[in-house]
Amino acid sequence: MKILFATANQHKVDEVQRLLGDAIEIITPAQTGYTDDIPETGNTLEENARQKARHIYERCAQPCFADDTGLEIDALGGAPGVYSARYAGDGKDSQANMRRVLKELHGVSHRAARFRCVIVLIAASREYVFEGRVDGEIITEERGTQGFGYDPIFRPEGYPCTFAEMPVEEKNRLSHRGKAVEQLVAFLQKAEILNPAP
Ligand code: ITT
Repeated sequence: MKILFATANQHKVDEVQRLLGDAIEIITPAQTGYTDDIPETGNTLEENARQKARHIYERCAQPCFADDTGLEIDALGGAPGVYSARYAGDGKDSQANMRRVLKELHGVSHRAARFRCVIVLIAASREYVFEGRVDGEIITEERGTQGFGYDPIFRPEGYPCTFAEMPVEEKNRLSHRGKAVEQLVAFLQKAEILNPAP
């Protein structure tokens, strides 16, 4: 069973492939020969996930999903949110993004934040939406080398360490993406979309 993941982010592919197990194999747009940027110009995570999934579905015509993720920080009015990838500029530079967040939160004691992940699946021209979130806080310095993006500065609620200090299996158990993918998997198993009955 194969499914296209409309992403250019290999870290996401690695996390999601672990969650899907051996029964479902992810193919990336790059593996089908698509190497252009996938547009994401929406104003919400759902709009972006839909746009990315549609863009690839229209070109490849096979079951496809996309993930759009945002880090929402209360003290910054929900920023960077849907602009998380380019918070410090078009370079999508995670180090620069984290530096900007830490600078903006300098001296701020209320540091509550959450990751939200929206997945849109398109199969047989129908669209399905799944969402996961995890609450936590932004710590005052980077810690850990696992994971990607904002993981070194995000500590999930109830845990002493950041996502970047956890093995990927543990992050997947509690993360925004882990929760969204759990629903995706349950749906795929039930709906038999990828493997219709004869
Ligand atoms: P695609 O759109 O190609 O899937 P992207 O990296 O642009 O990849 P997003 O727009 O969803 O993906 O990402 C928003 C930003 O949030 C980006 O800077 C990511 O590095 C970061 N991010 C996404 N998921 C994350 C996670 O699980 N942990 C930490 N940071 C994450």
